[in-house]
Amino acid sequence: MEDFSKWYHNILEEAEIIDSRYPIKGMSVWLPHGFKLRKYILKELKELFDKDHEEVLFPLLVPEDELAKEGIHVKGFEDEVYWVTHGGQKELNKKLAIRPTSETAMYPMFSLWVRSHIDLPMKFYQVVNTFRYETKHTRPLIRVREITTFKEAHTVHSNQEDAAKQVEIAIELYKKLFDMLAIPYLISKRPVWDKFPGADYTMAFDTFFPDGKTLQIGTVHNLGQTFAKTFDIKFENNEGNHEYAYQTCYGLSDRVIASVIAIHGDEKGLVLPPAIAPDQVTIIPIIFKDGGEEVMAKCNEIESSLQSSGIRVKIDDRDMRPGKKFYDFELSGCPIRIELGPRDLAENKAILVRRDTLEKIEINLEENYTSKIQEIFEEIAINLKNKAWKHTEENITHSSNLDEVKDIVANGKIVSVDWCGDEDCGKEIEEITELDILGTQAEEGKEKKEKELDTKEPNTEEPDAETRTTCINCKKEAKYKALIAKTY
Ligand code: P5A
Ligand code: ZN
Repeated sequence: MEDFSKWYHNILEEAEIIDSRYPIKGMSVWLPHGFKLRKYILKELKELFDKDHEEVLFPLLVPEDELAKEGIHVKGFEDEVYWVTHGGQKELNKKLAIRPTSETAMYPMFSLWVRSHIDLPMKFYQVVNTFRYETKHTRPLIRVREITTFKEAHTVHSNQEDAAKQVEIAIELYKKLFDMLAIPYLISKRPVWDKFPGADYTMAFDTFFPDGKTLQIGTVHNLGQTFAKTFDIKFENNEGNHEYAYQTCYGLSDRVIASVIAIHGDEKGLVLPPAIAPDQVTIIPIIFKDGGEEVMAKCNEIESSLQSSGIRVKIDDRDMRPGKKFYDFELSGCPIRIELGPRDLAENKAILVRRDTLEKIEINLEENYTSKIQEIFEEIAINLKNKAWKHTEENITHSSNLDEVKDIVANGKIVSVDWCGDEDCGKEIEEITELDILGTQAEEGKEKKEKELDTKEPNTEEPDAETRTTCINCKKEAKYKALIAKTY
């Protein structure tokens, strides 16, 4: 894609996703088509989460003293918080923070709710807007000051193992969601200097954008007992003793929607996975002078029969050339269009066009075309997923020479390197390359053990010690595979 940024801004406008002319920087208006896309993505997310999380809704405002309680957390957010200082003309005694995220809104309440180990685990989520006064360059849906679609989950556990397990469960949930959206992801453990403020550790999902940059599209944090200690979240254990609880939280944002748009779209417009497309099928009647009524009648019949199978379908019966309708169909990302003219009708067939490949398929209207369409939906979903993953995987390169890392990334790639894991060394790598270490891809020791096992295999070649186990920067022993990329 020539100029991704231009393409991206253009498509948001042309496909009527959002209007970013709202007169506050970093805040936009959801337009009807975009709002539907958002709605169907949320529907999938809620279905996933409702299985073992309870949906709640907390207030937008947080009292200053609650926000200030968790020192590291508040430090991480202090430059990004919007404040409510007045009620009408009157200055408030206690300033109110507009949530940048909801830990400090929720956890004082958790302290009231958590009593006994029998209450645990607790798993909540909410979908709300949050506000962050971002100082980096804002971009619609990617880096916004009002996150309109903040999906945050918060869990409380009675022991460390369960909290760690919950991190894995959350990762699996997010994988399912991203798989459904055909968005490829790289999962890594963020380096300590880049973890969520107040967390023990942060696991992150990054996706690869067409411009060669990566975008953090989701994070899962193990909070340990830090917040429980600050907000006094205690439970009575089996022995009748009081213990601080263990917590996790994880979140997604409008970036999920941005990724669907950016990763699948092409020069003609949006390309959407059928599950979340606002319109899944568009029927376009091809009407000449005569035979219009019969064609329309058949289009209506197809519409009702698809609708009765739960397919979202619309007839584009606007009084204009079919060419313009095809153009709009391609722009909108609708997965399938059906063209039906008098000649097709006479032969009891119709032409179906897939948005992802623009392939034309003849369908027999006497046969069960609904199930045929469902099959094509599946194929589209698989095709989008394979294409996107292929693109991502093709763009990850291993390197053992720090001097070349910058150039490789400048050519639009992600680099995987061996790294010792030391903070100083990591920061030096970031400085030298002017890039970010996304994170490490294996738990401490695990990767090493695997390597050791590898080398013990009788028939494998002796691995090159230099490239396999030496840190790319300091040449000490490498414990991790780290990913280096240009990030948003
Ligand atoms: C987890 C949920 C949290 O806020 N508290 C509750 C935790 N984590 S986070 O990493 O800070 O944010 C979660 C995800 O939100 C996205 N994100 C943003 N998206 C758009 N614009 C922003 N300004 C923005 N800031 C964060 C990221 O995808 C992040 O992973
Ligand atoms: Zn090192």
